[in-house]
Amino acid sequence: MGNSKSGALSKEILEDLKLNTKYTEEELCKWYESFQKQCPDGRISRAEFEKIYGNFFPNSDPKVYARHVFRSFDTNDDGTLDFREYIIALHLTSSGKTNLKLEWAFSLFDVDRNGEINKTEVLEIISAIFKMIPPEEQKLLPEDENTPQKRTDKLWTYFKKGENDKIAEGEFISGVMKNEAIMKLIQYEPKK
Ligand SMILES: [Ca+2]
Repeated sequence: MGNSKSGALSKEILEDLKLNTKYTEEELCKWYESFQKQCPDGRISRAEFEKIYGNFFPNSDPKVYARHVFRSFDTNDDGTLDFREYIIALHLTSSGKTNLKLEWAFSLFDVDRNGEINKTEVLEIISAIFKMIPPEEQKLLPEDENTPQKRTDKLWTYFKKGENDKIAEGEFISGVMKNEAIMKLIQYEPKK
């Protein structure tokens, strides 16, 4: 790849990302180059992140979802992500390994970061996910999954929870892991 100019991706971060994501060295270097062009100070803002997310979902509205994704990775709340956090975010939200992905998904749903998720939080995130489904695909959804409220109720019933109950992280991960249909409720991948 001959990426020898200064400002290139450090070996350490490159190795770390190769190990922890599905991306190749070539892809990572290419992304780093465009990342640097877009964010010369090495950090990506929430608005820029939302814009990039928008490119992946041209037929729907991923803005609210992108905002939650950003929040879940911006753990120190400084309003920016560095390149490493940014790549991990893209990786986990697209096709990370299930356990890690579900750990992340839990942090996405735990909007107020108190270590458990309640039904209001689930509805908030599922509504954001729902907005990413293009309208023509929404029409084809099963009757019991075709609104954010129905999806939230379905998930809540699956976990056998009452209105004011909460779900802890371990319970969430093992529960979702066991059920493909519930896994599908909490994510959306655009059709290629
Ligand atoms: Ca919470």
